[in-house]
Amino acid sequence: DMAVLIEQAVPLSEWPAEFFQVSDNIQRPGLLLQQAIAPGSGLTRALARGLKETLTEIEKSGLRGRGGAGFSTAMKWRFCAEAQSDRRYVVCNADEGEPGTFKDRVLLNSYADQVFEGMTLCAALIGAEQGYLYLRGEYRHLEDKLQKILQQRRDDGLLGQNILGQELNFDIEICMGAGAYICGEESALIESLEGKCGIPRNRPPYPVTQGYLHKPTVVNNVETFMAAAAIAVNGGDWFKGAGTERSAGSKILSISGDCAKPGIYEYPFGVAIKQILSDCGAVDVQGVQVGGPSGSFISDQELERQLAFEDLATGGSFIVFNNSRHVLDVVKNFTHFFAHESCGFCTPCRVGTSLLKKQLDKIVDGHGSAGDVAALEELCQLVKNYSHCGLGQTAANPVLTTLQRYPELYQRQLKKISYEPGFDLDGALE
Ligand code: L3W
Ligand code: SF4
Repeated sequence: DMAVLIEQAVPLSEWPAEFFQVSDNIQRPGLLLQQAIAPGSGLTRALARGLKETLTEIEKSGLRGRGGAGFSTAMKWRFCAEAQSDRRYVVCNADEGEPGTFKDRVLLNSYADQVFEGMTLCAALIGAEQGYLYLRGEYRHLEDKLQKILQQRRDDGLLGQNILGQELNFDIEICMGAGAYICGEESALIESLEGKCGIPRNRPPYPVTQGYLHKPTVVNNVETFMAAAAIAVNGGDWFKGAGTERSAGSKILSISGDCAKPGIYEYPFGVAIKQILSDCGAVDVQGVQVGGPSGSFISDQELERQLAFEDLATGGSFIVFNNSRHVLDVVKNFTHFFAHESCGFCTPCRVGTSLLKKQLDKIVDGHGSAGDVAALEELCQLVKNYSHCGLGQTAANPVLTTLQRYPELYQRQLKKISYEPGFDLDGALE
């Protein structure tokens, strides 16, 4: 088994093939997952329609970034195209590291050609000649397969010089991450691509004006490029036909936790959490974590709420917890995760997340007194308000949101101290 392979240090190249056969387990395919577009069809349509018109089409589609934050894709591409520079870059963020998120692995396992098509489309629209797929270190098993798909595209005239016989030159290189969660933050990712430590930059300037090698760069999630390629083929109205007013199209979710059918699901935006829970066979639900540790914990009283940027935004993580789970165990797990993944660059996060972990453990393990809860909250505010990047700014969210919503859970863990009447403290000390 895995433990034996690691213990005996068998080189990766000699591991049995079954270890690298990823089960995709796609449930409920929708707009994007039902059928991949044919290789080259997005580019062909874009060239026939006109590049400017295709960007307008993407604008019309309402596509927003699928990494979680939901910035307008057309606007990002336009900003990059309009930035003054001799060179531009396209980067696909495949450093999927959010706990509970695994949809990009599935997309790259089964729809990689369409992702590369989306990147090439972006390159054509913004005028870039080089692209990078920044792949999570733990997804190394996908690398050979992805290289073959890239080679196939070169052989078919869809990458390299004079793509589809046009004055269009673009190629994609795969760059492996090395296991740091912070490199999923776009500016840390860019630093890492440049061969440096993955420390987040100050933003602004955003990558669209100063990204890779300080040149204008588009960084988008795997799913965003995939959707853009489909929009080039099917048009903006097709995409906008699904979803809500401010959240067009569909979202691909990674569903895991206490449910009978975990896997990858695709839903039009606007779907109720209740519906998703029923489809994945979740019973006796205590709550759902939507959007990873920095996202929201939705209790069983809020299951009518919707998946959409106007209500619950998510990069794709959807973790179900049934009534056998203790909320504070989950909070503890997430808090330990952030302390471990803090990149160490700034003190409020490097020291703060470790203190947060210690203080939380003290309380959860039954050694805390009332003052410790107040100190915990104060620490949360400090980490949140003084950290340099999004990791630190959201690391306290699991503690803060549960402190607000379930204060009794913390109170119940406190050390029971009782004073007997007439007890002489001074005398006891002597
Ligand atoms: C030009 C401006 N560009 C913003 C760009 C910016 C970035 C995008 C979003 O991600 C999310 C969070 C979690 N001119 C711009 C501009 N941009 N203003 O738009 O930017 P921003 O700053 O809103 O968000 P962000 O910090 O890039 C935060 C999610 O990421 N998250 C983790 C996700 C993990 C995965 C994974 O493992 N696959 O997705 C953790 O917090 O949902 O919403 O490109 O440059 N004026
Ligand atoms: Fe690094 Fe944390 Fe500071 Fe971000 S907030 S720069 S992850 S130490």
